[in-house]
Amino acid sequence: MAISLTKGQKISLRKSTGSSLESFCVGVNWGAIEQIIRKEKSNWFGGNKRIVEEKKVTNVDLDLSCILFDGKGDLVDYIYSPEYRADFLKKVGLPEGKLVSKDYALRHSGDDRAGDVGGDDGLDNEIISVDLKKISPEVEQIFFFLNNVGNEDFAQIPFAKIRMYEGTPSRVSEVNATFDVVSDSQYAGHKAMIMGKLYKRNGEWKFNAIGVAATDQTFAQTIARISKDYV
Ligand SMILES: [Ca+2]
Ligand SMILES: [Ca+2]
Repeated sequence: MAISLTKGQKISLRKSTGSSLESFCVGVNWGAIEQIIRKEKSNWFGGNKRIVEEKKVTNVDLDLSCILFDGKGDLVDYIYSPEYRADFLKKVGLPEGKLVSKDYALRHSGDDRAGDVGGDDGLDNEIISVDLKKISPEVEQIFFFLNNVGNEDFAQIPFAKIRMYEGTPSRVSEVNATFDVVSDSQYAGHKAMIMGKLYKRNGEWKFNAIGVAATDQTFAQTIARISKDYV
């Protein structure tokens, strides 16, 4: 049976057959901003004015990241873009970015810095895949979050959806939660959102679809917010 989570809902990652789910993904699909610019052009002699249309593409760099905490609430691992500049990371006291967790259980597909051009291609631009069997025993909570590196707030992007699904990046078997951060007005005016939390309760993994917008300007602020308010 398909379960569709709404904001704040929780599910147990256990299949109807009773077996535990072993792999799931958080993926985000979005588009670059494409505008048609109309310009009036005339010929060399100033006559025969005509309208020329030009397409202007503005790349949108959304970043999907995650941070992992142990039972004491200490941050023990992370995945975020290796493209973040060293001087910025040093200033905010964070280590260099990486795409794989220490236990190899979580993998990021790589930093997409543009978004789809020419319309929605239907594929997630950034994906974090999770192999629950491989997660280090000390890890008890994993938070997934989304930030826009650029200046646009979510409502200014043509489309952007973040979802959690069972399966692998190449095989989506069941989508459990989707947040439309462009159309849903609660995300307008924001550049960050906390998507959800994977957490262990009595040895079993569960997922909480948090889905809240955050006022953060950078991913470092979102990490600080999660550490302070959500762990
Ligand atoms: Ca990105
Ligand atoms: Ca896409």
